[in-house]
Amino acid sequence: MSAAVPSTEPTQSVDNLTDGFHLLIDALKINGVKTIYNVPGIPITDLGRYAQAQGLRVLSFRHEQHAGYAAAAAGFLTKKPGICMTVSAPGFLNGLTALAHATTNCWPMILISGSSEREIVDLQRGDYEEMDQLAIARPHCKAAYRILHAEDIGLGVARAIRAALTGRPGGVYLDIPGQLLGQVMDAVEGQKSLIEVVDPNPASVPSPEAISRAVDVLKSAKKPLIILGKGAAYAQADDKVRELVETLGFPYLPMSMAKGLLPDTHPQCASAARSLVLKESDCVFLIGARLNWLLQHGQGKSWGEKGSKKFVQIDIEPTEMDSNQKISAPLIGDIESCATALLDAIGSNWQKPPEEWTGAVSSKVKANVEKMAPRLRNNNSPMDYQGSLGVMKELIAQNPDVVLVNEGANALDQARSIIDIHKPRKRLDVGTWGIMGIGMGSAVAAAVETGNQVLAIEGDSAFGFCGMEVETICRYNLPVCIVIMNNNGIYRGDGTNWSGGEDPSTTVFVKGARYDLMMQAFGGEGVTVNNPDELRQAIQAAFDSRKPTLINAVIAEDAGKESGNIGNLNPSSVVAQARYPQAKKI
Ligand code: OXT
Ligand code: ADP
Ligand code: MG
Repeated sequence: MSAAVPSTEPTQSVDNLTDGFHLLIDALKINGVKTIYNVPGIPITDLGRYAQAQGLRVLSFRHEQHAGYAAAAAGFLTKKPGICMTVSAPGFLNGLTALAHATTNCWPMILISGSSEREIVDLQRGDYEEMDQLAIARPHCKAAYRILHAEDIGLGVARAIRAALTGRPGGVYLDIPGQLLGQVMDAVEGQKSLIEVVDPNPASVPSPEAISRAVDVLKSAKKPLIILGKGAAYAQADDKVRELVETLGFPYLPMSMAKGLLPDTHPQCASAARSLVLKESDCVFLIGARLNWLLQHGQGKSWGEKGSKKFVQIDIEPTEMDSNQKISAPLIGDIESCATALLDAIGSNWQKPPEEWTGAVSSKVKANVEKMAPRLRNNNSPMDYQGSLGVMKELIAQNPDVVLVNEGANALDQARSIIDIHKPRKRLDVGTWGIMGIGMGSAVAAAVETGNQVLAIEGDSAFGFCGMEVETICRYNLPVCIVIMNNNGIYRGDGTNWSGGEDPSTTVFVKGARYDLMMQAFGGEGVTVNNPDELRQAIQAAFDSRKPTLINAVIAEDAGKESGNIGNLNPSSVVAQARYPQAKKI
């Protein structure tokens, strides 16, 4: 059955032949792949070189996790699988966290890893970087495939692309035993074996019954609320989503990465009245958002009285329904098809919700925005989160195409609520898992995939997970401006060692660290700023020059809260509280 011929014929002309390297590159290219996020090494070093020679953009990182986070972010931004390429065992494992992250976030990504030959791995004979990678990958992604023969490369790549994209998107693992790349076969046969995937994102249209059920529930609501999730941002049905939200006239809450789908300054945006709308609403319409921990599973104090709400949900994944609360009107389908069908069913006589409800929400928004405004204008030194982020709010409003990357605890939660996003898919952050370390990979992907300026707002701890990638940013001369919110630690910099011993507290770092010098080491711009005015000037200079820049922003050690806005998730016990009374004061 094998069309492969040995590659060792010394006198054979190669004109009519191809090999595993070229077939893999060609299979990716005919499916529209333009960029590979990569860390070279045995057995994929030459694959990267040849891919670059064949016109693909191959960006090499310093660690596979960040190449993987870049691929995951690329999947979210482009609605096409982001490709990450790694070496075997350790490189593969480094990339696997990112693959699991992509899957958890419902983003398409393909992790291609070189591996040892089956004959060696299966008998556990102790190969160089030996590991049964396929078995290890399988539980952490949507699908996992291995290609053994050159003539199957087209099939393997097509399966991976379709699995990553169709239905709920996710991560796919593609196992490439090293010898596969060197297999040689007839070039014409090889070309014929490639598959260009047709319609990997097929429309998924909800039934008319499901639509009329949803319209009935939405119509009967007195205090309706829409929650837009990052699935709605991913879907790239921006105009339809906006039309639906505006036609219905409901207040809406954007989840973190759905911010900007409609501008955060939109009159229906209820972000600044979050507690009120979650508690008081009687009908919640979820569009590409899951009722997971980020929404307290749709229950508890913040959701008001038990049983006080009905839920309507659009999701491409049927099993998402009823995963946390009863969904009275499930709409299974893609967001564009569901929104189109709903708009058709609603027609032009839609009765918007009572003014009593929308007016109450608007008043709360107005009051909270006004309350926050003066805090955002302080010029304190050292800075607090409000003064520093207030400056960045203004700069993003003036430059709405800038892609904001954001991670940390206080640096994340404060930035999310303070900085308005004005356009779709202009915010990338820690996602469903709340992972630290996505920052530099996401920043590289955002710059490469969009060509836009990137502003990465990073907690000093968060940055520590991925900081070496500043060299990558400098090497490719990317328009990335990194602001380190430097409060000398995780959550706060003023923790003490409760034993009274000499080691610092578990949550504090070297005081007064100069992260800006790291950037200078690789030829980028690096500067320390101590007040919001200096911060504004430094960011503006970075936007003007589009040079890789790192701004070390000195934040007061005591400005943050334990775990930012999610301190309630830390476990506690009466024993621990009795033994460590200091714990209560944090
Ligand atoms: O309505 P109310 O009154 O409730 O008010 C709300 C809004 O109405 C209001 N608001 C506004 N007011 C006025 N104007 C405007 N425009 C406005 N907008 C909103 O503000 C409040 C809050 O609104 P929000 O944000 O919408 O609501 P809330 O309640 O926060 O939303 C709930 C959530 C759950 C949806 C939201 O909080 C959320 O999305 N949270 C995500 C949290 C998250 O994922 N955190 C990251 C993980 S934390 C922790 O695990 C960390 N680690 C451990 C670790 C991790 N994560 N990963 C790995 C690989 N290893 C270890 C570590 C190490 S964080 C961390 C490092 C931290 O240190 P850093 O130095 O990096 O950072 P610093 O803290 O800065 O030092
Ligand atoms: P957030 O964290 O912003 O609340 P989630 O990641 O929890 O968002 O939810 C995103 C949801 O969107 C997932 O359940 C996913 O299945 C769904 N989804 C992704 N793409 C589409 C699409 N094109 N149409 C409909 N639903 C989608
Ligand atoms: Mg910090």
